[in-house]
Amino acid sequence: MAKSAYEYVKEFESSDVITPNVWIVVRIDGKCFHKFADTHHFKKPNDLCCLDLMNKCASNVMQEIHDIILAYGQSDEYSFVFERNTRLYKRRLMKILTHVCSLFSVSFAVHWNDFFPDVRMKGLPSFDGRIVTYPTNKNLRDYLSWRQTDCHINNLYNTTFWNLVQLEGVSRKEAEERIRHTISSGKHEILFQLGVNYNNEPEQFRKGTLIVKEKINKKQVIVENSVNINTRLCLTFTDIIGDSFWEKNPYILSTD
Ligand SMILES: Nc1nc2c(ncn2[C@@H]2O[C@H](COP(=O)(O)OP(=O)(O)OP(=O)(O)O)[C@@H](O)[C@H]2O)c(=O)[nH]1
Ligand SMILES: [Mg+2]
Repeated sequence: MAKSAYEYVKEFESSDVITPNVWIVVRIDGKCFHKFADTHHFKKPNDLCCLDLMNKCASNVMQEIHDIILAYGQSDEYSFVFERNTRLYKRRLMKILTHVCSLFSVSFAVHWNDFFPDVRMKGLPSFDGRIVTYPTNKNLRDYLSWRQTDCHINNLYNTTFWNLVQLEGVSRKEAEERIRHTISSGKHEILFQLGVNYNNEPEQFRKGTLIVKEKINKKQVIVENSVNINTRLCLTFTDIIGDSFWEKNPYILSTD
């Protein structure tokens, strides 16, 4: 077939093919969610309906894109880890990234009313994203540990801050000053004096959510739809910093 005179413009496209054999991680993050949370009166510091909606969106993404083996989410972000040898979009970065962002954003809007039946959605929720690649298993585990540590630190801070404001009735400014120079144990102590044992806070808030694809036949909370005949999504609030989870699930990091 004859080429049109305009075909040459394709040569202006730059290559964005990701190196073979590295772990590909896509992280999406809610755009201006601080404002979005205020507009929709999300519970502070954690709105379970929003977190569950985020989990639903991540599950949808994993059901649509079979090459994602694991996802970890907290607050308004979700990280998706692809099979190391994925051939999705011939490993073209922009295609992979935009597909995940668009699937997640659309899911959020489509399922909004399932989680917020009495709240009319205002504005257009959207998620930006980035791709980072990691050459070794250690790098990938350190990445996930970093995100879960971020969850720990932010949640302890926010839980202390909002309990001071809500239970003790101090101003936001004073709460900030009371917390500013404390280390982790100091925040636990403030909470304890308010009658809150941080370790009894829901695991979902303290640890974030992990979704893995696993072979059928394990007793965990099951996300409703199977991915295919042999695998399904399992959602847990588990520690991924220590070795225990990885030792129990060696198949996740094995390439074959
Ligand atoms: N009240 C409430 N707020 C939440 C919840 N989850 C996320 N947020 C808000 O979302 C913000 C996420 O942080 P960022 O991603 O740094 O802030 P952002 O406003 O989304 O800004 P950009 O990501 O830069 O667009 C938090 O600071 C909270 O304000 C929740 O469960 N409850
Ligand atoms: Mg955000």
